[in-house]
Amino acid sequence: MAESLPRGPNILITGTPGTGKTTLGQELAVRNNLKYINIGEVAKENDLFEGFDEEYQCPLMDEDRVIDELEDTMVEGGNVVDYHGCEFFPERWFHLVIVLRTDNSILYERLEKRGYSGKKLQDNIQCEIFRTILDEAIESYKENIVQELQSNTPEDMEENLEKISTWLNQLTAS
Ligand code: DAT
Repeated sequence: MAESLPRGPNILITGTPGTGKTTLGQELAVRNNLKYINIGEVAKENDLFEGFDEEYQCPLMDEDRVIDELEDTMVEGGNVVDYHGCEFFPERWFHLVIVLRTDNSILYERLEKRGYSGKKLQDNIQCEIFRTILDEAIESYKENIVQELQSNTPEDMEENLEKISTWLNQLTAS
């Protein structure tokens, strides 16, 4: 089957858990009349899991079935996708890949507040220190569509919303 290209812009918001993907993604969708899609929720709602991760004691997402589930919506375009990873999506889906970054001490507090502790907390902080998701994004997409944005304060979020909206307008105009 031929792979279809999206008919409108799609944005991926990625980054370590706690960097603010959901907060930013939902607001971005509201302001720009886009559809907000949380990959974790899609997997849960459609029961798209395969096996169990013993290390983290959580079900493993079936990435291929998640892609099949979303293909038509993504080809339609006009989506903001929120996920803490980016390499398994088809590259053709996205016109803009935003990688949110947060200072370690701020991220630590956010994740503790969320109830993370021990290995889970440490692993996520390390993921941010080693800029794992940024490198994953740069390896998976053309560098000129990957944008790294700081997400430490509400002011950062407001600035990020404005920047992304501007980029989005440029995409729809071209
Ligand atoms: P994620 O979806 O990446 O896991 P989130 O949107 O749930 O992150 O945000 C985690 C917490 O941090 C939540 O309490 C909201 C807060 N937060 C997000 N972005 C922020 C920002 N730019 N400034 C201050 N707090 C922020």
